[in-house]
Amino acid sequence: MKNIKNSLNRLIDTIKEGLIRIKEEHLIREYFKKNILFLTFVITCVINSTMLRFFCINSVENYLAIAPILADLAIVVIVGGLGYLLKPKNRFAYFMGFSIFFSAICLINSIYYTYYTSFASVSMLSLTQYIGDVGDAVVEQAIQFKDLLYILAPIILALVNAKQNKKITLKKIELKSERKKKAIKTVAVGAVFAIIFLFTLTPTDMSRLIKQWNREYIVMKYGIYIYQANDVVASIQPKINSLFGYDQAKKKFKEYFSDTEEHQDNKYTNIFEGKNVIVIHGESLQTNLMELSFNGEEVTPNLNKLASEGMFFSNFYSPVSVGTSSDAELMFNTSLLPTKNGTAFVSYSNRTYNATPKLLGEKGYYTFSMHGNNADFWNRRAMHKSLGYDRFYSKEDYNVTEENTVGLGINDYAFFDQSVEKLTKIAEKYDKWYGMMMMLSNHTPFSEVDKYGDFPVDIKETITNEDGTTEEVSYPYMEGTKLGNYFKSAHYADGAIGELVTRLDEEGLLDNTVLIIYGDHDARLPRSDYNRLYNYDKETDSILDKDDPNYKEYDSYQYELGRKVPLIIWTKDMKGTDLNKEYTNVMSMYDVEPTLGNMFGYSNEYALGHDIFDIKDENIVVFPNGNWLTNKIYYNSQKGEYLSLTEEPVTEEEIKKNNEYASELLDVSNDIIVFDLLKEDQTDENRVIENQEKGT
Ligand code: GP9
Ligand code: MN
Repeated sequence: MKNIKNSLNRLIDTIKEGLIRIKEEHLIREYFKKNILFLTFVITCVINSTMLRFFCINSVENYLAIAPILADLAIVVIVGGLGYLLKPKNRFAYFMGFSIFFSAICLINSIYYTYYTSFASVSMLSLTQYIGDVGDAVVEQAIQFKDLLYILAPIILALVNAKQNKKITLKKIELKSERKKKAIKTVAVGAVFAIIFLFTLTPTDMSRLIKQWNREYIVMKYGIYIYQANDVVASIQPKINSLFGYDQAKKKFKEYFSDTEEHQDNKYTNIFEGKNVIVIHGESLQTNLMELSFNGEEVTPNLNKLASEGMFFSNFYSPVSVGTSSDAELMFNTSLLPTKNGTAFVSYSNRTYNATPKLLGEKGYYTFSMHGNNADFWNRRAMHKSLGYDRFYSKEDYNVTEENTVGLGINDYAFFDQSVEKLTKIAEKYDKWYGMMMMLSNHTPFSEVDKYGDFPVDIKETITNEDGTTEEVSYPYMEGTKLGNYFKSAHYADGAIGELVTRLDEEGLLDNTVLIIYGDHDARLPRSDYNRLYNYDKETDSILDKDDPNYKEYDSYQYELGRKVPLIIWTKDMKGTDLNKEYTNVMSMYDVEPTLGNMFGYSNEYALGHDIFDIKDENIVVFPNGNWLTNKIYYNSQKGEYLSLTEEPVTEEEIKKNNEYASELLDVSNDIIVFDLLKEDQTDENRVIENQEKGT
C-alpha cells in the first residue's frame, strides 16, 4: 500500500515538474513553432474529414461522435509522423502530397454523396458504365460551393510554408538519428489515438467494417480515411482470390454440369409465358407469421389470403449468409449460393450472372427493380446492372420525407404507392415487363412500435362476471418482447402488401401479371422469445414447465426449421384452379430461377437449383454452413447430427452422399462467382462460333 502511495506521489511530482518545465521553457510554443507544417497538415486533414461527415450525415449521433475524429487523428498523425524521416527540405512536398490526396478523397466523396447519398467506392469506379453515370451527373449540375472547401487544406499548407520560409533564414540540419526519434515519437502518439479509438468499437462495428456494405455507418464510425482504405482492400480481395486455382475450378465446373440431368418438361412448362411479373421482396417475412393470430386477428391476413388463392410453397428456405438481403436477391435471380467469403453483391458485382432479369430481357421484357433505400446499400447500384435490370429505381427516385420514414427509410405504404405510379408509366410504354419491388419497413430491430399501428399482442379477453356485467382483461403475453414487436411490424408490412394488391388491381396492372412474393430471410430473433410464444400459460403468467404435457419443444432444430420464409406465386384468376394449392416439398431460394424459368420459358443452363416440379421430393436445400435439408432429414454439419423428419430410416450412405453434394454445390457456386466462370464459358462458346464462322 505504502509502495503504491510512494509511486503515485513520484508520478505526480514528475508530471508537475514536466508541466512547470513546459511552462517555463515555453515548450508548447516551441513545439508549435518547430512543427507548424506537420500541425497544419494534421488539423486541416481532420477538419476536412469532419466537415465531410457533418455535411453528409445529418444526425445528432454523428455530430457528437468522437470516435471518427480519433480514427482520423490516428491515421493523419501516423502518416504525418512518417514525414519526419525525411530531411526538413523535403518535408513540405511530403505533407503537400498527402494533403492533396486526403483532400481529394473528401472532395470526391462529397460530390458523390450529393448525387448518390452514399460514399464512393474504387471497385465501382472500375465499372465503365458507372463512370459514365457519374460523369453525366457532375456535368449536369456543377460542383457545389461546399465541395470546394476541401481544397483549402493544401492551400493553407502552402501559405503556412511560404510564411515560414520567409521567417527562417538559417536552416537547422537534422541528423538521421534525430529524425528517426522524432518520427517514432509522433507515430507513437498516433498509435495512442488508434488504441483509444479501438476501445470505442463494438463487435457490430468490426463486422460492418469487414462486410463494407453499410457505407454511411462505416464513415460515421471510422471516418472517411479508414473507410476509403478499407474500401480499397475490399475491392482488391476478390482479385487476389481469383488469382489462384482457376484451372481446377473450371475443370470441376465442367464436370459438375456434364453430370447434371437434363430438365424434363412438366405440366407447369411455359404456363406463364409472355406474362408480366411483379416480384415482392418481403423484408424479414417468415412463414410462421402466417400461422399466428392474436385476439382473433391474423398477423398477416393479406399474405394468408394470397397464399390461399395462389401457389403457396410452405417449406421454402432462404439460405442466406452474411449478405442477408443481397444474398436472397442473388439466389432468387441467379440460382447461385452465397459466396464463402465476403458477399457477391459487394465483392463480385462485376462478374457475369445468368440472372432472371437478363434472361427475360433477352426475351423482350423491360426489367426494373425498385427499392426505397440508398442505391449503394449492398452495392445494388452496380450489382443490379450486372443482374441485367434495365433500370433501378432507388431512394433518389422516391419522395422520402420525415413523415413517411419508418426504420431504414421510406415506409412500405408510401413506397408501394409511389412505385405503382412508376409502374403505370412503365406498363404504358412497354409490352412485357419484369419488376422487383423491395420492401424495407419490416427490418430489424422492429423498434418503431408507435408507427406500426394498433395490433395488440397481449391476450385480451372479455369475461362475464356473476352479476352479468362484462369486463376486459389482459394477460401480459408478447407485448414488449422483440418477437412481439416483430409481429406488429410484420402486420404493418402485410397491410402495405394488401394495399399494393388493391392499387395494382385498380390500375389494371394485375390483368396479365404474375405476382411473386418471397420473404428474404428470417428475422433472427432470440429463441427464448419463441419459447414464450409457444409455452406461455396465462393462468399462472409464466412459461410452462418442460414436464408439462402441453409444453412445446422449441429446440435449436425447431428454431432452424422455423426460419423458413414464404414463397407465393399468385395471379388474379388462379383461385380454384388446379395450380391453387400448397406445395410442401422442401425448396430453396436458389430453386426459384429454374422453377420460374420453366413456367415463363427461359433457362439458365448453369443454375445450381432445380425446377421444383422436376425434382419434386428429391430436392436438397443446402445452407452456406454446410447444413442441408430434405423432406426426410435436417442435417447439422457442425455437430455431425441430424433430425429425422419422417418415420423412414436414415442410412449412413444417404448422409454421406448428401454431405458430398452440399460441399460440391457450395464449391461450384463459389467458383462460378469468384473465377467468373460464366463469362469464360460464354467466351468459349463465342470462340466455337467464331471458329465455325471461319470454317475451322
Ligand atoms: C437494405 C435492405 C436490408 O436496403 O435490403 O438489408 P438487410 O439488412 O436485410 O440485409
Ligand atoms: Mn433483408
